Amino acid sequence: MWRGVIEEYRPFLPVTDKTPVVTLLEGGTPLVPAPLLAKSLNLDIELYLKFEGMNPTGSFKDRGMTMAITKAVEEGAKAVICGSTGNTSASAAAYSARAGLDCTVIVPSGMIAMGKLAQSLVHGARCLQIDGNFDAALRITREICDRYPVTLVNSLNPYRIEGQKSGAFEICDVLGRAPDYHAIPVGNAGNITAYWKGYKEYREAGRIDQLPKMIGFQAANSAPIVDGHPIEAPETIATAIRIGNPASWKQAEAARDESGGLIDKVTDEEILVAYNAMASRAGVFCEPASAASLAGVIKLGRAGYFPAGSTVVCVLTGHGLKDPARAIKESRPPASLPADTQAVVEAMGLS
Ligand code: AN7
Repeated sequence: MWRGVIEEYRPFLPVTDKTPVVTLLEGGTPLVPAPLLAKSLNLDIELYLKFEGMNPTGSFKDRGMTMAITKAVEEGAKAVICGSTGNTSASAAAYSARAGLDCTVIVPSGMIAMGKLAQSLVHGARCLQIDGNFDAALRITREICDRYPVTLVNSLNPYRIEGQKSGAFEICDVLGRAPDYHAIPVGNAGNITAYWKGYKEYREAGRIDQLPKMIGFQAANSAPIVDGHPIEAPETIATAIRIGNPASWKQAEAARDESGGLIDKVTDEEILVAYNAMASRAGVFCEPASAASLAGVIKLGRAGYFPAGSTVVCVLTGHGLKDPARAIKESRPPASLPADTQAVVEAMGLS
Protein backbone atom coordinates (compact mmCIF):
# COMPACT_ATOMS: atom_id res chain seq x y z
CA MET A 1 0.00 0.00 0.00
CA TRP A 2 1.17 3.52 -0.80
CA ARG A 3 2.03 5.17 2.52
CA GLY A 4 2.05 8.87 1.66
CA VAL A 5 5.03 11.01 0.71
CA ILE A 6 6.66 11.26 4.14
CA GLU A 7 6.87 7.48 4.63
CA GLU A 8 7.73 6.77 1.00
CA TYR A 9 10.57 9.31 0.88
CA ARG A 10 11.54 9.54 4.57
CA PRO A 11 15.35 9.63 3.99
CA PHE A 12 14.94 12.78 1.90
CA LEU A 13 12.74 14.62 4.38
CA PRO A 14 13.36 16.45 7.69
CA VAL A 15 11.57 13.97 9.97
CA THR A 16 12.64 11.66 12.81
CA ASP A 17 11.12 8.50 14.30
CA LYS A 18 9.32 10.73 16.79
CA THR A 19 7.72 13.04 14.23
CA PRO A 20 3.91 12.69 14.41
CA VAL A 21 3.16 12.23 10.71
CA VAL A 22 -0.10 13.80 9.52
CA THR A 23 -0.99 12.24 6.17
CA LEU A 24 -3.90 11.55 3.86
CA LEU A 25 -1.67 9.12 1.90
CA GLU A 26 -1.02 11.83 -0.70
CA GLY A 27 1.33 11.37 -3.66
CA GLY A 28 1.73 8.23 -5.74
CA THR A 29 -0.17 10.03 -8.50
CA PRO A 30 -0.35 8.60 -12.04
CA LEU A 31 2.20 9.53 -14.69
CA VAL A 32 -0.12 9.11 -17.65
CA PRO A 33 1.46 8.56 -21.09
CA ALA A 34 -0.31 10.68 -23.72
CA PRO A 35 1.01 9.55 -27.14
CA LEU A 36 -2.23 10.22 -29.03
CA LEU A 37 -2.57 13.69 -27.55
CA ALA A 38 1.01 14.49 -28.61
CA LYS A 39 0.32 13.14 -32.08
CA SER A 40 -2.90 15.12 -32.46
CA LEU A 41 -0.93 18.25 -31.61
CA ASN A 42 1.78 17.36 -34.13
CA LEU A 43 4.34 17.12 -31.37
CA ASP A 44 7.13 14.61 -31.96
CA ILE A 45 7.77 14.10 -28.26
CA GLU A 46 7.17 11.44 -25.61
CA LEU A 47 4.53 13.21 -23.59
CA TYR A 48 3.54 12.30 -20.02
CA LEU A 49 0.97 13.93 -17.77
CA LYS A 50 1.72 13.90 -14.03
CA PHE A 51 -1.85 14.05 -12.81
CA GLU A 52 -1.65 15.79 -9.46
CA GLY A 53 -5.41 16.19 -9.41
CA MET A 54 -5.41 12.63 -8.04
CA ASN A 55 -4.12 13.79 -4.65
CA PRO A 56 -6.55 13.60 -1.69
CA THR A 57 -7.73 17.20 -1.96
CA GLY A 58 -7.32 17.28 -5.73
CA SER A 59 -4.06 19.22 -6.05
CA PHE A 60 -0.28 18.99 -5.62
CA LYS A 61 -0.52 21.12 -2.49
CA ASP A 62 -1.12 17.99 -0.42
CA ARG A 63 2.52 16.92 -0.89
CA GLY A 64 3.69 20.07 0.83
CA MET A 65 0.85 20.26 3.30
CA THR A 66 1.54 16.83 4.82
CA MET A 67 5.03 18.12 5.71
CA ALA A 68 3.95 21.60 6.83
CA ILE A 69 1.15 20.34 9.08
CA THR A 70 3.27 17.49 10.40
CA LYS A 71 6.01 19.92 11.42
CA ALA A 72 3.48 22.39 12.85
CA VAL A 73 2.13 19.64 15.11
CA GLU A 74 5.64 18.51 16.03
CA GLU A 75 6.55 22.07 17.00
CA GLY A 76 3.42 22.40 19.15
CA ALA A 77 1.49 24.84 16.96
CA LYS A 78 -2.19 25.28 17.67
CA ALA A 79 -3.18 27.43 14.69
CA VAL A 80 -2.18 27.77 11.04
CA ILE A 81 -2.96 30.31 8.33
CA CYS A 82 -2.49 30.75 4.59
CA GLY A 83 -3.39 33.17 1.83
CA SER A 84 -4.57 31.30 -1.21
CA THR A 85 -6.00 31.24 -4.70
CA GLY A 86 -7.92 28.18 -3.51
CA ASN A 87 -5.88 25.00 -3.59
CA THR A 88 -3.55 25.78 -0.69
CA SER A 89 -6.59 26.71 1.40
CA ALA A 90 -8.37 23.46 0.48
CA SER A 91 -5.35 21.41 1.43
CA ALA A 92 -4.58 23.37 4.62
CA ALA A 93 -8.20 22.97 5.70
CA ALA A 94 -8.18 19.20 5.18
CA TYR A 95 -4.85 18.48 6.87
CA SER A 96 -5.70 20.85 9.74
CA ALA A 97 -8.98 19.02 10.27
CA ARG A 98 -7.06 15.76 10.47
CA ALA A 99 -4.54 17.21 12.92
CA GLY A 100 -7.06 19.10 15.06
CA LEU A 101 -5.46 22.47 14.30
CA ASP A 102 -7.28 25.78 14.07
CA CYS A 103 -7.08 26.84 10.40
CA THR A 104 -7.64 30.27 8.87
CA VAL A 105 -7.60 30.79 5.11
CA ILE A 106 -7.60 34.18 3.38
CA VAL A 107 -8.83 34.17 -0.20
CA PRO A 108 -9.61 36.82 -2.83
CA SER A 109 -13.36 37.36 -2.72
CA GLY A 110 -15.17 35.88 -5.73
CA MET A 111 -11.91 34.85 -7.37
CA ILE A 112 -11.48 31.24 -6.28
CA ALA A 113 -13.08 28.29 -8.02
CA MET A 114 -16.25 26.91 -6.43
CA GLY A 115 -14.87 23.46 -5.58
CA LYS A 116 -11.98 24.97 -3.67
CA LEU A 117 -14.25 27.25 -1.66
CA ALA A 118 -16.44 24.25 -0.84
CA GLN A 119 -13.42 22.32 0.41
CA SER A 120 -12.22 24.98 2.83
CA LEU A 121 -15.75 25.30 4.21
CA VAL A 122 -16.54 21.61 4.56
CA HIS A 123 -13.27 20.91 6.36
CA GLY A 124 -14.14 23.59 8.89
CA ALA A 125 -11.53 26.23 8.19
CA ARG A 126 -12.20 29.86 9.08
CA CYS A 127 -12.61 31.17 5.54
CA LEU A 128 -12.02 34.92 5.19
CA GLN A 129 -12.69 36.44 1.77
CA ILE A 130 -10.91 39.74 1.29
CA ASP A 131 -11.59 42.55 -1.08
CA GLY A 132 -8.16 42.12 -2.67
CA ASN A 133 -6.08 39.67 -4.67
CA PHE A 134 -3.77 36.81 -3.68
CA ASP A 135 -0.79 39.10 -3.20
CA ALA A 136 -2.75 41.13 -0.65
CA ALA A 137 -3.89 37.92 1.07
CA LEU A 138 -0.31 36.71 1.35
CA ARG A 139 0.89 40.07 2.69
CA ILE A 140 -1.76 39.99 5.44
CA THR A 141 -0.90 36.38 6.21
CA ARG A 142 2.78 37.22 6.67
CA GLU A 143 1.99 40.21 8.89
CA ILE A 144 -0.21 38.07 11.13
CA CYS A 145 2.47 35.40 11.45
CA ASP A 146 5.02 38.06 12.40
CA ARG A 147 2.80 39.29 15.22
CA TYR A 148 0.87 36.28 16.54
CA PRO A 149 1.56 32.61 17.37
CA VAL A 150 0.10 31.31 14.13
CA THR A 151 2.05 29.11 11.71
CA LEU A 152 2.21 30.13 8.06
CA VAL A 153 1.58 27.21 5.69
CA ASN A 154 2.09 28.95 2.36
CA SER A 155 5.09 27.77 0.35
CA LEU A 156 7.22 30.38 2.13
CA ASN A 157 7.19 27.69 4.81
CA PRO A 158 10.25 25.62 3.82
CA TYR A 159 8.54 22.36 4.81
CA ARG A 160 6.05 22.89 2.00
CA ILE A 161 8.89 22.83 -0.53
CA GLU A 162 10.39 19.74 1.14
CA GLY A 163 7.15 17.81 0.71
CA GLN A 164 6.46 19.01 -2.81
CA LYS A 165 9.86 17.91 -4.12
CA SER A 166 8.54 14.32 -3.82
CA GLY A 167 6.75 14.84 -7.14
CA ALA A 168 10.14 14.85 -8.86
CA PHE A 169 11.14 11.63 -7.09
CA GLU A 170 8.00 9.87 -8.31
CA ILE A 171 8.52 10.91 -11.92
CA CYS A 172 12.08 9.56 -11.85
CA ASP A 173 11.00 6.37 -10.10
CA VAL A 174 8.48 5.67 -12.87
CA LEU A 175 10.62 6.69 -15.85
CA GLY A 176 13.84 5.23 -14.44
CA ARG A 177 15.44 8.59 -15.25
CA ALA A 178 14.58 12.28 -15.26
CA PRO A 179 12.57 13.57 -18.23
CA ASP A 180 14.37 15.79 -20.73
CA TYR A 181 11.90 18.61 -20.07
CA HIS A 182 9.74 19.32 -17.04
CA ALA A 183 6.80 21.62 -17.89
CA ILE A 184 4.98 23.32 -15.02
CA PRO A 185 2.60 26.22 -14.36
CA VAL A 186 4.12 29.03 -12.28
CA GLY A 187 2.07 31.08 -9.84
CA ASN A 188 3.67 31.81 -6.48
CA ALA A 189 6.62 29.75 -7.82
CA GLY A 190 6.88 27.29 -4.94
CA ASN A 191 6.30 24.21 -7.07
CA ILE A 192 8.95 24.87 -9.72
CA THR A 193 11.34 25.53 -6.82
CA ALA A 194 10.36 22.25 -5.18
CA TYR A 195 10.63 20.10 -8.30
CA TRP A 196 14.05 21.48 -9.13
CA LYS A 197 15.23 20.76 -5.58
CA GLY A 198 13.84 17.24 -5.87
CA TYR A 199 15.61 16.49 -9.13
CA LYS A 200 18.91 17.83 -7.80
CA GLU A 201 18.65 15.76 -4.62
CA TYR A 202 17.86 12.62 -6.61
CA ARG A 203 20.95 13.17 -8.71
CA GLU A 204 23.11 13.75 -5.62
CA ALA A 205 21.75 10.48 -4.21
CA GLY A 206 22.75 8.68 -7.43
CA ARG A 207 19.17 7.83 -8.37
CA ILE A 208 19.39 9.69 -11.71
CA ASP A 209 22.27 10.82 -13.95
CA GLN A 210 20.77 13.76 -15.83
CA LEU A 211 18.67 16.71 -14.77
CA PRO A 212 15.69 17.97 -16.79
CA LYS A 213 15.34 21.42 -18.28
CA MET A 214 12.70 23.25 -16.24
CA ILE A 215 10.17 25.03 -18.41
CA GLY A 216 7.66 27.13 -16.48
CA PHE A 217 4.59 28.95 -17.73
CA GLN A 218 2.75 31.95 -16.35
CA ALA A 219 -0.58 33.29 -17.59
CA ALA A 220 -0.09 36.19 -20.00
CA ASN A 221 -1.56 38.96 -17.84
CA SER A 222 -0.15 37.47 -14.64
CA ALA A 223 3.44 37.01 -15.76
CA PRO A 224 5.69 39.02 -13.42
CA ILE A 225 8.72 36.78 -13.88
CA VAL A 226 8.49 36.88 -17.69
CA ASP A 227 7.76 40.60 -17.76
CA GLY A 228 10.46 41.35 -15.21
CA HIS A 229 8.37 43.28 -12.69
CA PRO A 230 5.51 42.69 -10.23
CA ILE A 231 2.03 42.95 -11.76
CA GLU A 232 -0.28 45.21 -9.77
CA ALA A 233 -3.58 43.78 -11.05
CA PRO A 234 -2.96 40.28 -12.47
CA GLU A 235 -5.78 38.83 -14.57
CA THR A 236 -6.42 35.37 -16.01
CA ILE A 237 -9.20 32.80 -16.17
CA ALA A 238 -6.65 30.44 -14.56
CA THR A 239 -7.50 31.84 -11.13
CA ALA A 240 -5.06 29.51 -9.35
CA ILE A 241 -2.13 31.38 -10.90
CA ARG A 242 -3.62 34.89 -10.77
CA ILE A 243 -0.55 36.10 -8.87
CA GLY A 244 1.38 39.31 -9.45
CA ASN A 245 4.33 39.06 -7.07
CA PRO A 246 5.46 35.46 -6.50
CA ALA A 247 7.11 34.68 -3.16
CA SER A 248 9.65 32.29 -4.71
CA TRP A 249 10.51 34.54 -7.66
CA LYS A 250 14.30 34.23 -7.26
CA GLN A 251 14.20 30.46 -6.74
CA ALA A 252 12.12 30.07 -9.90
CA GLU A 253 14.71 32.05 -11.87
CA ALA A 254 17.43 29.87 -10.37
CA ALA A 255 15.60 26.69 -11.44
CA ARG A 256 15.23 28.12 -14.93
CA ASP A 257 18.85 29.24 -15.24
CA GLU A 258 20.59 26.31 -13.53
CA SER A 259 18.62 23.81 -15.64
CA GLY A 260 19.01 25.66 -18.93
CA GLY A 261 15.23 25.96 -19.25
CA LEU A 262 12.95 28.95 -19.58
CA ILE A 263 9.91 30.68 -18.13
CA ASP A 264 7.41 31.88 -20.72
CA LYS A 265 3.81 33.05 -20.73
CA VAL A 266 0.69 31.65 -22.39
CA THR A 267 -2.58 33.44 -23.12
CA ASP A 268 -5.93 32.45 -21.66
CA GLU A 269 -6.92 31.28 -25.15
CA GLU A 270 -3.87 29.01 -25.36
CA ILE A 271 -4.60 27.68 -21.87
CA LEU A 272 -8.18 26.82 -22.83
CA VAL A 273 -7.13 25.09 -26.06
CA ALA A 274 -4.76 22.90 -24.03
CA TYR A 275 -7.42 22.34 -21.34
CA ASN A 276 -9.95 21.14 -23.92
CA ALA A 277 -7.43 19.03 -25.82
CA MET A 278 -6.37 17.24 -22.67
CA ALA A 279 -9.93 16.49 -21.61
CA SER A 280 -11.26 15.50 -25.02
CA ARG A 281 -8.24 13.61 -26.40
CA ALA A 282 -6.33 12.27 -23.42
CA GLY A 283 -9.28 11.77 -21.06
CA VAL A 284 -7.56 13.80 -18.37
CA PHE A 285 -9.53 16.59 -16.69
CA CYS A 286 -7.36 19.22 -15.05
CA GLU A 287 -8.12 22.75 -13.95
CA PRO A 288 -7.25 25.70 -16.24
CA ALA A 289 -4.06 26.72 -14.39
CA SER A 290 -2.73 23.19 -14.81
CA ALA A 291 -3.29 23.33 -18.55
CA ALA A 292 -0.76 26.18 -18.73
CA SER A 293 1.94 23.48 -18.75
CA LEU A 294 0.57 21.79 -21.88
CA ALA A 295 -0.23 25.17 -23.45
CA GLY A 296 3.41 26.09 -23.04
CA VAL A 297 4.56 22.78 -24.51
CA ILE A 298 2.30 23.31 -27.53
CA LYS A 299 3.66 26.84 -27.99
CA LEU A 300 7.31 25.77 -27.72
CA GLY A 301 6.73 22.66 -29.82
CA ARG A 302 5.36 24.73 -32.69
CA ALA A 303 8.46 26.91 -32.50
CA GLY A 304 10.66 23.82 -32.88
CA TYR A 305 12.02 23.97 -29.34
CA PHE A 306 12.05 20.23 -28.57
CA PRO A 307 14.48 17.83 -30.28
CA ALA A 308 12.49 14.95 -31.83
CA GLY A 309 11.68 12.19 -29.36
CA SER A 310 12.32 14.28 -26.24
CA THR A 311 10.65 13.08 -23.06
CA VAL A 312 8.41 15.83 -21.73
CA VAL A 313 6.45 15.68 -18.48
CA CYS A 314 3.61 18.16 -17.96
CA VAL A 315 2.62 18.58 -14.32
CA LEU A 316 -1.17 18.87 -14.10
CA THR A 317 -1.34 20.56 -10.73
CA GLY A 318 -5.07 20.40 -9.95
CA HIS A 319 -8.23 18.48 -10.80
CA GLY A 320 -10.76 19.82 -13.31
CA LEU A 321 -13.60 19.24 -10.86
CA LYS A 322 -12.26 22.12 -8.78
CA ASP A 323 -13.74 24.52 -11.32
CA PRO A 324 -16.91 23.00 -12.82
CA ALA A 325 -18.20 26.41 -13.94
CA ARG A 326 -15.28 26.74 -16.33
CA ALA A 327 -15.73 23.22 -17.69
CA ILE A 328 -19.39 23.85 -18.46
CA LYS A 329 -18.63 27.23 -20.00
CA GLU A 330 -16.05 25.69 -22.35
CA SER A 331 -18.21 22.78 -23.47
CA ARG A 332 -21.19 22.21 -25.73
CA PRO A 333 -24.30 22.45 -23.51
CA PRO A 334 -26.35 19.30 -22.95
CA ALA A 335 -29.42 18.87 -25.17
CA SER A 336 -32.77 19.02 -23.36
CA LEU A 337 -35.30 16.49 -24.65
CA PRO A 338 -38.69 15.09 -23.73
CA ALA A 339 -38.63 11.65 -22.06
CA ASP A 340 -39.15 10.02 -25.42
CA THR A 341 -37.13 7.29 -27.12
CA GLN A 342 -37.64 8.68 -30.61
CA ALA A 343 -36.33 12.09 -29.52
CA VAL A 344 -33.18 10.42 -28.14
CA VAL A 345 -32.78 8.36 -31.32
CA GLU A 346 -32.87 11.53 -33.37
CA ALA A 347 -30.49 13.35 -31.03
CA MET A 348 -28.06 10.43 -31.49
CA GLY A 349 -28.29 10.77 -35.25
CA LEU A 350 -29.62 7.20 -35.56
CA SER A 351 -32.84 7.95 -37.40
C1 AN7 B 1 -3.68 24.28 -9.78
O1 AN7 B 1 -3.48 27.71 -3.82
O2 AN7 B 1 -0.94 29.66 -5.02
O3 AN7 B 1 3.86 28.29 -8.57
O4 AN7 B 1 -2.80 29.61 -3.10
O5 AN7 B 1 -3.38 25.91 -7.50
O6 AN7 B 1 3.75 26.72 -6.62
O7 AN7 B 1 2.28 28.74 -6.69
C2 AN7 B 1 -1.96 27.82 -6.09
C3 AN7 B 1 -1.07 27.66 -7.10
C4 AN7 B 1 -0.42 25.88 -10.25
C5 AN7 B 1 1.00 27.46 -9.05
N1 AN7 B 1 -1.51 25.13 -10.43
O8 AN7 B 1 1.91 26.83 -8.20
C6 AN7 B 1 -2.75 28.69 -3.91
C7 AN7 B 1 -1.80 28.78 -5.03
C8 AN7 B 1 -2.50 25.13 -9.52
C9 AN7 B 1 -2.39 25.94 -8.38
C10 AN7 B 1 -0.25 26.67 -9.16
C11 AN7 B 1 -1.25 26.74 -8.20
P1 AN7 B 1 3.03 27.68 -7.48
